Amino acid sequence: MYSVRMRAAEGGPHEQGGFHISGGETLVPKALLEETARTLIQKALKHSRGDADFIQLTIEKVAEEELLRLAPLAVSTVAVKSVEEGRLQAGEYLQRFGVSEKAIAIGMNLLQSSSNLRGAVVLNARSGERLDHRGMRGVRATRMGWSREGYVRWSAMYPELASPRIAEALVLATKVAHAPFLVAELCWSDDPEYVTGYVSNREKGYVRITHLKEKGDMNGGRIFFVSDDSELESFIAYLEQKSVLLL
Ligand code: WAQ
Ligand code: MG
Ligand code: MG
Ligand code: MG
Repeated sequence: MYSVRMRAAEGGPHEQGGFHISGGETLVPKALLEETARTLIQKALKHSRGDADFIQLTIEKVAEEELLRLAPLAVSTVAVKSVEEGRLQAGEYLQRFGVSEKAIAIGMNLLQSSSNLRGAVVLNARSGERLDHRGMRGVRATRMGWSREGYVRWSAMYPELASPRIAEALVLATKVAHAPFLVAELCWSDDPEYVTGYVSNREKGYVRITHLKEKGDMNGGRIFFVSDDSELESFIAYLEQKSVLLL
């Protein structure tokens, strides 16, 4: 298998101040490499956040025996009528998952004021303290994807969910939910037209919430809430290096 990842920015590379447009990662067999590269380049070029002038594509071989195979998290959807109701619901779920009110407030404030975040922010689930020191780069989960059989089976069972965006987010949330020290994840997109987000963890699965921001808003991102006893280095090493294939 090969890990393929893309990041795109406008106004130069991210590290030189470019505005984040799009990112993506997947794990595919050799036979699908070229098709996958084309899809990721199209994703970068046809993006609602802007006109990318920097696109980086990275391809790395992954040893078959290093793959961790996981079943996708169970998906549920909570329909809400407004952003206020959506964020209230997200907060209630996160509290049930073990995140403190204070950490939830800090996480939501970060997402609603971040328009150029490329990865996730890691917060202590009790104190809300930010644990990674990566600024707008954040921590990116990589080396993950659907097995072909897994995707065929899942999309036949849940045809109403089978969009590339949801399938991609479910891979990420499933990998993240199995990370050591992970308590819960909160996500909404930074794409202006996409307002559905989710909260997730290993026990309760992937809970979609239909409105977590207003249309037109370019703020968004991901928060990984972790436990008090977290060893940050092994948490990040799992996210960046462990290869995960969904079954
Ligand atoms: N690792 C960590 N953080 C990431 C990654 C990654 N691999 N990819 C994206 N992010 C962060 C980054 O800050 C992005 O700006 C932010 O998440 C949003 O990414 O209906 O489309 O790809 O069930 O815009 C979720 C709901 C959609 C789907 C999420 O996010 C549904 C989405 P986007
Ligand atoms: Mg993106
Ligand atoms: Mg994405
Ligand atoms: Mg985006």
